[in-house]
Amino acid sequence: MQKLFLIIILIFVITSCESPNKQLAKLNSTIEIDADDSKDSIIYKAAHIIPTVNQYEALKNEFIAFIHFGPNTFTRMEWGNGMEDPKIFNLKNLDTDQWCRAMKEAGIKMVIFTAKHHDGFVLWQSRYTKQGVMSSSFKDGKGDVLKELSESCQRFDIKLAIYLSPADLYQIEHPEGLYGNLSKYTDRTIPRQVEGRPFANKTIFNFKVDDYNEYFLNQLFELLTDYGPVHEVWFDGAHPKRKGGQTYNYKAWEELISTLAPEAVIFGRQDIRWCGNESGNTRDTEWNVIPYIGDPAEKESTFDYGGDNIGSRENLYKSEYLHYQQAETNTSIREGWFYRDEDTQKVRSADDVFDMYERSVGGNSTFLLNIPPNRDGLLSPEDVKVLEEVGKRIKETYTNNLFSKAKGPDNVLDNDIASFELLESDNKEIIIALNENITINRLAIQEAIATHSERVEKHALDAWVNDDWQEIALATNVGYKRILRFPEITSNKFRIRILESRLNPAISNITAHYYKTRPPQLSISRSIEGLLKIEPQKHEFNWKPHGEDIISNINSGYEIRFTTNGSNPTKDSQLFKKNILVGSTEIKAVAIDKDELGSVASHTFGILKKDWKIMDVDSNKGKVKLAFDENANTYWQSKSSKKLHYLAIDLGENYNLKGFSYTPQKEHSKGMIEKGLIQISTNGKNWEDVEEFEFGNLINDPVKRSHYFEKSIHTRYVRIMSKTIAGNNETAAVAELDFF
Ligand code: FUL
Repeated sequence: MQKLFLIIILIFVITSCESPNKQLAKLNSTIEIDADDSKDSIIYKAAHIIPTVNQYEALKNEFIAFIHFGPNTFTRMEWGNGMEDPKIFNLKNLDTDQWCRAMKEAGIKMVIFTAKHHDGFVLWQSRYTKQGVMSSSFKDGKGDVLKELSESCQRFDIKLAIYLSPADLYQIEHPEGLYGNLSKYTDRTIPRQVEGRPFANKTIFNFKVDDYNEYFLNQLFELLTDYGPVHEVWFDGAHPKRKGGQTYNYKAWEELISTLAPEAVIFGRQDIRWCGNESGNTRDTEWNVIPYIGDPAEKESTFDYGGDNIGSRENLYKSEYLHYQQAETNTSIREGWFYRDEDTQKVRSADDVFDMYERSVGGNSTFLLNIPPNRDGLLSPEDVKVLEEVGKRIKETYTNNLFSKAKGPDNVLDNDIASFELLESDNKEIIIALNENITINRLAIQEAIATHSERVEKHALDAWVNDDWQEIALATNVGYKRILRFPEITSNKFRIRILESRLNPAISNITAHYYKTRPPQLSISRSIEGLLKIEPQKHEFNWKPHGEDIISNINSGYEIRFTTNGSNPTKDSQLFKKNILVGSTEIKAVAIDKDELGSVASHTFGILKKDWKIMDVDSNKGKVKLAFDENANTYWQSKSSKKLHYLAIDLGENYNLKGFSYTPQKEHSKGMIEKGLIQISTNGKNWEDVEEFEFGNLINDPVKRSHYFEKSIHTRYVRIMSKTIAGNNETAAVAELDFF
């Protein structure tokens, strides 16, 4: 009797602390908030939102690829206009095995292919349009890019996914186009049979839709039945143009997709959400349990993506539905979604891509990286190199779990995400111990989201150092996966503390890793006062940069050593610190990371420019200081004129000058001083010729050039005069002048 009483009490205690409204919520991917829900019961419900089976499988892909390919690859446009002649798609070669090989090297698990972008051109042999590969010269109109890709995907064991743009400029612009043609909604059978092109899949759908929706459904039918299993269907929300109030019959699209591709998740509807930017930026706190106003299954448009912490408690309290919808962090490896060229279209560095990988996969989202093939039907060598390097780093770092011999809760150390440790309310910590010290700088934690939702709101990692716990990392939520990054720490005991959570969190996996940091490449510069600056070189990437400090995100612990006497720096050379002043000298510097030396960077500085004054200039006087501001990214440019262009400078005192250097601007090809003359003066009025100079190939190679005088010249006033401008231009430009 007493025992029974105890059991009843126990059940009461468990249910009352687990369930604030004493009603056990069922696990679900969507739960409605009721009018009488309290804040606690809303959080209780949030802690029971789980991904669907398909969503969970999609999360496990972690790193996926986008392929943007089509007429834009040939026109070098980001958006087509729908009026392209299909012959523009002048593809002579195609090697989709090469695409898949490079993706495989990078550890990419799925590829999303732009079967049709906004221009309406189709890259498969569709039965329902002629605006596509069938009207191009590619394999005499018989080529099918999607077919080749799907076969390569099978060979390389990469999942296939489809991007099918709802926006369709061809169908908008063409006189017989179906988009927005105001056709009636009538009963239509999908697929519409086309003579001589039967489908192997005999499924038939009946929908009440208009012409464009029928066209779209027919195409979805082809894509989902003729090319093997499809794992994601990507609906872009972008619309360069709309017409005739065209709407989309998503319900029909979804029914068709879930029937024909039962494993597929849908992007742009309730399964997967956009992260809110195209630059590779990630939120510090990315919840996938998010608040909705209106039923997510009924909503035509998806979530309002803005804001920092979408799934915060405060936002959940204001919602009508709670819904599991994971974020995809999508960006391009190149400047732009489509391939343009090798010279001007920059490619992201391996450092950048690896950093984005860790922030997105390790930040509860999926990393979707676009790699656009070139006009030879290949991924360009530079892109392939980055993919290989990133894959190597991911493998080296994350396949080696330094907790593999550790002791602690088996369920979190067994590398099986199905098993988990449910943490008790009064003991939300996990201790992991080893027989020997290990050195780590990464820790990955996963929650058992498939059974217990995402519950951790704040957590910390401690290491046992000098007989005490030392906190080494602090972060917010976990969800599918959180990768903690921190400076190297050596210890044989670690502790994960859950500081805040929604009910009791279930931790499924904890692994420890070591990322071998690389000494970064350096760049050397100086302020106008002469303050030396040596820092990791910033990779040029001008398209939607995400603003993260990549080098310090993935590296820590390197030091910089330098010399001023022309010798190569070693680990015994002078240590670079702030506040070092330098005059006319050559600096050679190297980054050193645990005895490993990076490549040597060097820079020769001229005399200090802080006392320089402009005496005379042929035009555009207001900008002339930009020619000697120690910043090669800013420049002076003369007005365009047939007359000679010149700059006369008072150096502030007399110098013995051995030569000078000219740094051209790099923004465009105008104003490169190919030939010129150096003059000096004793009074700043009468000028005497000293020497002529000549610099070749400046347009193709606009880098700093130096000219050494036959013998040193002693002067305070110097004038540089242009005689010939490269490319017969009539304007002269100077990014930086140095005298040494
Ligand atoms: C955007 C599109 O407009 C771009 O062209 C690209 O396809 C990107 C992935 O989505 O919304």
